[in-house]
Amino acid sequence: MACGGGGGGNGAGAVSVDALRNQTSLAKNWKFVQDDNLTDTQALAASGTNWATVNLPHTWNAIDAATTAQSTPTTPDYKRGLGWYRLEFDAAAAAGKTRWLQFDAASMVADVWLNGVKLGQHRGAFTAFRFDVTSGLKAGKNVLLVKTDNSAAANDASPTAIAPLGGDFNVAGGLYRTVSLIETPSTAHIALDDLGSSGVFAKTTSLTGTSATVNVLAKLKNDSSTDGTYTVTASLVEADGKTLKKSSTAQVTLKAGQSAPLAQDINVDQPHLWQGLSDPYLYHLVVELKDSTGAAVDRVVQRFGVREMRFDANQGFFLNGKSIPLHGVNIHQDELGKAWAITNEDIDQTFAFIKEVGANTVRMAHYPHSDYTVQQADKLGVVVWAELPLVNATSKASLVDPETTGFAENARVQLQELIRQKFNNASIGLWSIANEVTGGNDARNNVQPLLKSLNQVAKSEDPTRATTLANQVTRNGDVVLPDTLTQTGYTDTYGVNRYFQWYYGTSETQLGENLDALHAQIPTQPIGVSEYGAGNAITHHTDNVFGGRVCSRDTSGFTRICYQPEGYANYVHEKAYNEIVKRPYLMGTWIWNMFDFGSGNRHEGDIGQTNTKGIVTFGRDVKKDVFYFYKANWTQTPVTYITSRRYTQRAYPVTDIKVYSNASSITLQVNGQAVGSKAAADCPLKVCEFKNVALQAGNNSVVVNGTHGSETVTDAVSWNLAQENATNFFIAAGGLTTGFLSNDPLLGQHRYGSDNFFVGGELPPITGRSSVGLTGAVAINGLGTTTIPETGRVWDMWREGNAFSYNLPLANGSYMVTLGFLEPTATANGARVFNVNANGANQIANLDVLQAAGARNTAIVRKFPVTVSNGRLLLDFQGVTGKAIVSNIAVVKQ
Ligand code: GCB
Repeated sequence: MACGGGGGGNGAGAVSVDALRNQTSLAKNWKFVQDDNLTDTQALAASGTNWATVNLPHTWNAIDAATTAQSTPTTPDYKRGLGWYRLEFDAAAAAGKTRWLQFDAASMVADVWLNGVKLGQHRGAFTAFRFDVTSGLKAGKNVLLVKTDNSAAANDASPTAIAPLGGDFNVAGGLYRTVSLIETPSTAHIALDDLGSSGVFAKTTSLTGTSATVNVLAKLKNDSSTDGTYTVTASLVEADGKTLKKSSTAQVTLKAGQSAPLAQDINVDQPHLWQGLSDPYLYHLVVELKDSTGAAVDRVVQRFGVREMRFDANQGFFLNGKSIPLHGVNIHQDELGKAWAITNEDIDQTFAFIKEVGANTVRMAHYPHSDYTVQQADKLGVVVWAELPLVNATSKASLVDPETTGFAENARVQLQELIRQKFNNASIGLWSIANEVTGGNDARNNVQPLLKSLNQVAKSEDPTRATTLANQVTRNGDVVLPDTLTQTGYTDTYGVNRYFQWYYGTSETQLGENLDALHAQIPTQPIGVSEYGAGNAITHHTDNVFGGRVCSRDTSGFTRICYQPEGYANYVHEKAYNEIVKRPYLMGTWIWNMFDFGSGNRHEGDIGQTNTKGIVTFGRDVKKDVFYFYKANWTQTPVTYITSRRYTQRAYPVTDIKVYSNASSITLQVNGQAVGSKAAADCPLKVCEFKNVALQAGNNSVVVNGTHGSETVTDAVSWNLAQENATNFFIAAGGLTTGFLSNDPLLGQHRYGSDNFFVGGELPPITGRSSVGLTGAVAINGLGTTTIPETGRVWDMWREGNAFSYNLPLANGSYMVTLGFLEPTATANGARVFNVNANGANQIANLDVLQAAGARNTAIVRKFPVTVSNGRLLLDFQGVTGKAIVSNIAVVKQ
């Protein structure tokens, strides 16, 4: 039936890229109330005059679901419940036209009434939906009422017992995208009733060096009472919106009241391909429906990229036949103080960050993001992982088959909506059907049959794209076990969320080893790292990432500081990325996360209710150090950046200085003196390190110049070293964070540094990454108590071992050494007895802290003078019975 037509370069002729439909925004002047007790009947009767006036996008959770305020760590504080929206709007008479109400999203479940008549219900927080209001709209005033429900499902019968049932993110409620009224000129139209889709489904079915075939399926609907013959013209118009590239026209007979699909091929010579970041070329795809008189009765216009994507198990990702290692970021859809009610400008800003860092792929976690978001990915040229919100759980109760509750069916519909609504977006490379659903008893909840059925849905909706899912690590403590879900039949590709050196694992190479084992286990299935990262508090710093334990999240209820120094996050990323770049078989890798995001039951780092793994802060105001690590690696933009720059009140007179730079060479000056230089070859993965750089008392000006071709990029910071820290050492043994003022009843007020200058020894044992060290009150022998974390920060951690030492660089002279001890674990006198030597001479013999203090968790100090004559003080701790231990060290010039 298709009769190819049109031609290249002669002007679009009759093909217009202008909208033919009338789309009226209904974003303004809604009346809103959040009220869990209002009934449908009461709401229908309400005039809304007492309700607040709001504009869309709107959520009642803008503040409480997107805040960094500290709050109860276990209970999300944001309000989940019912939000009512009422809009009065005028409509004109529109005989012979078709009119549909479009909701771009409503969270999570929406019931909609027009003029008191129920239009229907939509269950799913992220996808668009429509209602036919051709007959329901009145000429003159109309009243639209929407009930949105984001209640946390109480049980499997709850209306909101749909995906997502779980997840480390907040589920804001309301009309957080927008609402509009679509009017087509006639009763025949390109389908508006197809799960919120455009009714047009285009795909590149063949691509050679010089030509491409684009298959365009249009779903058509004749809502009139008479049969009719129509023509459908599918065209590609160049990016200029004027020049027709190629059209194809076909005729179709649409019976009264019926739908019909019509597929046709557009054969394109010399297609201008969508080439990712380097050339994200987008045609206008125009599908026009004309009636038998030749009048255009409907037209759908979208951007479309001609491209072919492929994932290979051994070679990773290919775009148009060319290998492109995919490296990128995850994003959520919330912003500080706005939650999900973000604007297109906010999304533009998000993409400005993504562009700046140089990502070439984005995982839109953990649910369908807005059309506008995906359109920006199309335009920037980043490859998108799009995802169904099936996160963590498939039922509220255990041992429940999600097929019996409606959960599974709803998940399949949400997946169909996602795929149909985003089918034509060039950027989408992967349909993800789930995130981390194999934990707990989900295997017995029949999650595996559900995953198989979802994969089938995805493949039948869109055979051209690969499917995937993201799975968590299977492990026993730090021991990683073989992955589940790796047998064929689940998804084409397989993503793993991996947090070595954060939630588990202790080695820098474990990520790589784990990936290799997985690759060997499933050699024919492409695998990628769907998440990796580390919490990152921009006010926490460290002098030594090996000095103490990081806190992955706090579950103690604010009785400890949850240490997440920026320098530690830098270290995790550097090491993870080092493993990633060595593995070209990876189909893609995605940092968790581009931005800090709202997660109501978290307390970690220096903020509350927020997941701190962003490489940019929640408020988009600070690009954390690690942002520049990736920017230096991923872009050609000159980057010369001093890390740990926010560690301005320094603890030690010597420091390592790390610079992220893609310069050909850099030089370091401190206080005007040249300290050293590095060539690019000295900076693996763009990490340049200057070891043991001396700082002086007062302000230190640290300046790095990077030579980038003819351009010099200068970065400068100013770090302060208090006089007493310039000559003395105050070390919090076993502590990861540095530069904090401790005011201790026993030790006085000093600025302490993280554990550093040690050789050997061990950190407190891990009983879970969130419960390391002491909390609460520490008794001070004879001086009452000190409370962790308020005043007792130097007592919550320790270093212990059969033999360990501290090697301190000191000016020659006389010093007083003060060592702080407490016994955290031993229960019997004599269980731990040890010696301390200074520069080879014994100073403390056979110390039994428990016996000396009289009780566990009770602080004591021992002091002794030393003379330094060779520029170093060596403190040796040697176990006599059990391990030696120390909580803090002060070495003060006399
Ligand atoms: C994950 C989840 C993600 C969490 C992340 C984290 O594996 O998929 O939703 O936010 O870990 O930070 O723990």
